[in-house]
Amino acid sequence: AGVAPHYPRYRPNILITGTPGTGKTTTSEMAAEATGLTHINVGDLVKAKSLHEGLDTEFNSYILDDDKLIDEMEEVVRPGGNIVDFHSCDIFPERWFDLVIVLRTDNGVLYPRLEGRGYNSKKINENMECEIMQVVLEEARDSYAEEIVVELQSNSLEEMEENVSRIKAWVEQWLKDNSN
Ligand code: DAT
Repeated sequence: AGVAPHYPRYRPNILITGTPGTGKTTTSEMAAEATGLTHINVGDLVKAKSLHEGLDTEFNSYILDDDKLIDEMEEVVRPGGNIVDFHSCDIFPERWFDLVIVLRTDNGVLYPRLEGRGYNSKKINENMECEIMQVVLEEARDSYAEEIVVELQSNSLEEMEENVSRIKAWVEQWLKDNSN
């Protein structure tokens, strides 16, 4: 993927990442509605197009085929205008994104959300540890320019609405700055 030239984008691409349960999908759907950008739920795409190497039975999750996934997404992402929703962020080419949002949730709020999804205790514990250790935030800071990585709290509906408003304002500013 590294050899493709940089094409101009007429709308921005935003990555919304974070530990499972922090609100990526809900926030992405609302932000897509508010901005007119297209929501790409990468987890659903992986399942629908079988971009995986089978199921990891221990965690009941798919083993991703990174190369297939990047190939599948490249054409859609190139012209811009996407909100990409995924729990991991270091698999994507750096040049894809204009803004990387890392959603964060407090332990006491995240735990019951994960329980509510019917995850087994191994999967709950793994995700709790991921959030406590700031794994996704560190990954985002290692993978993208510091100034495009933004950490946002996602504990309540109020915070989620605030986050959506911020994303909307950011997109409007980007469109102004890039229209000529
Ligand atoms: P993710 O896509 O990160 O796994 P989600 O959007 O599916 O998370 O949300 C998981 C559940 O938690 C879902 O029932 C909605 C709820 N939720 C997420 N973010 C929230 C927030 N900021 N306030 C209240 N509920 C939230």
